[in-house]
Amino acid sequence: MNYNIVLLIGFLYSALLCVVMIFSQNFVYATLNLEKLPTVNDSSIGVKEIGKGLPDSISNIDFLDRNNILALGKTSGEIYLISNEILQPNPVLNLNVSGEVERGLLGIAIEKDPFSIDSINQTIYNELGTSVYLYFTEIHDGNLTHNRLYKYDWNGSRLINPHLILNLPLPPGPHHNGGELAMGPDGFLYVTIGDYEHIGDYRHNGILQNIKNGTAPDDTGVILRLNGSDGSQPIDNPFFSNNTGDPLGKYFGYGIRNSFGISFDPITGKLWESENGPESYDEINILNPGFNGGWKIVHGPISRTNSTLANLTQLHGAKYIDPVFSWKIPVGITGIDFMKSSKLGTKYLNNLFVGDFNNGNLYHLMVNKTRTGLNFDDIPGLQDLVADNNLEQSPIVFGTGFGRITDVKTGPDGLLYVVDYGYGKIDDNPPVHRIFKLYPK
Ligand SMILES: [Ca+2]
Ligand SMILES: [Ca+2]
Ligand SMILES: [Ca+2]
Repeated sequence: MNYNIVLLIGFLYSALLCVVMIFSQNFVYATLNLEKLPTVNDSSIGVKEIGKGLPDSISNIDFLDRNNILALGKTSGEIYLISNEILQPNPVLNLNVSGEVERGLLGIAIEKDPFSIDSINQTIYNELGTSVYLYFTEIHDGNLTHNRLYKYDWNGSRLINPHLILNLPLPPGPHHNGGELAMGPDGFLYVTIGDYEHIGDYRHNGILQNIKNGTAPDDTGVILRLNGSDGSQPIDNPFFSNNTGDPLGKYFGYGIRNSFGISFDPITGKLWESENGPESYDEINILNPGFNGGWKIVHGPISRTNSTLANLTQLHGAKYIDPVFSWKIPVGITGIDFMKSSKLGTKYLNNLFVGDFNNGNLYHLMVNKTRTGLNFDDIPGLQDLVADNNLEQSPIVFGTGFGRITDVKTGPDGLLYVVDYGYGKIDDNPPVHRIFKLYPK
C-alpha cells in the first residue's frame, strides 16, 4: 500500500475516532448530566465515579479488600461486587427483602480472619477467612416480614452459609429500621435499630423512647453490642443480665431515633453515631456504654429544650449525653466515617467525614485534641455546637453536588468513598446510583 494512502487512512480514522469520542462524550453529558458531578473544596483531591451501572440504590458499601467492594441494593436485595472499580455482571447474593420506604437491605459489616490476609498483595480469598454480616427486612415463611441479622461466609465469589443471628420480633416500621452495622475494635458487633416510627402508631412509645411507664423494652431505638458468632450478649455490656431472655443485656445504648451511620474512632475506639432528627436537630453523638440519647423527650442539646434530666427514663447504669454537634435544621445526616489515612492530606487524618441525604453535601469535621468532641476553634457560629443555619454550617461543607448521600467510608486503600443516588431529587427519572472515590490528584 502506498505510504501516503496509509497516512490518509490513518488521518481519516483518527478524525472519525475524534468525532465518535466527542459524540459519545456529548451523549454521556446528556445522559448523566456530568456538569452536576460533585466537587470538593480541596484542589488536590479528585472525585471519580467507580462501579458504573449499578441497577439499584445502594444503602451501604463495605470492603472485602483493597480491590473488592460489596454494595447493598436497598430495594432489590441484591449484593453487587465491584472489582478494581468495575461492576461485576452478576450479584453475589440475592435476598428476599421488603424494600418499601426505609425497609430493605440495610446494613453490612465484614469481619476478616487476619490469618487469611496474604501479606504480599493483601487479598483475602480464603474460603474460611471472611464473615459478612447483613441486616435486612426479610420476607420469609410465606409473607412474614422481620428485620433480621445474618452471618454469611465469603468464598471468593459468593456469599454462602447463611446463619440467622438475630430476628427482631416486632413488625418493622416503614421508617427508622436502622440496620447500620460495624465491627468494634473490641471484636463485638454493633447494630443500630431505629424507633420503627409509623404515623399514628404509638406502640413504640416505650421505656426505650424515654416514656415513663411506657411499653417494655422491645429492641427499638437502640444500639446493640453482640457476639457476632451467635448474637449473645457480652458479659461486660452496660445492662448485662444473667437472664439471657432479658433484652436489656444486648443494649449498648438507647433513646435513639434512627441512625444511618456509625463509626469507631481509630484512636480511642469510641463509637460515634449520626442520628436523624424530626423537624429539628440532626445529631452527631459519641456513645459511652449505657448511652441514653434522650429521644423522644429530648433531641438536640438538652439546654435548648424545656426538659431536664428528670424528664428522661434512666435505666440502671444509663447516662444521658448531649450530642457533640447538631444541625438545627435537619440535613438528613447519613454516612459517617473517620479518615484513617493521610493519603488525601495530613489534615484529614483521623478526622471525620459525614454525608447528608437532603442536600448532597459532604461535611468535614475536625476532632478536638482530647477526641471528646469536635474542634470549632476557628468557626464562631459553631462554638455552641449547633449549626443554626446555612451560613453557620458553610465552613464545614467540604463537598457539594452529590445526590442523596447514603454512605461514606474510608477504604483499605486509605481513600474516601461516597455513595449516592439521584441528583438531589428523589423523583429523578431514571434514577442513577453512584459510588465515588476521592483520590489525590
Ligand atoms: Ca440525642
Ligand atoms: Ca450556632
Ligand atoms: Ca453507612
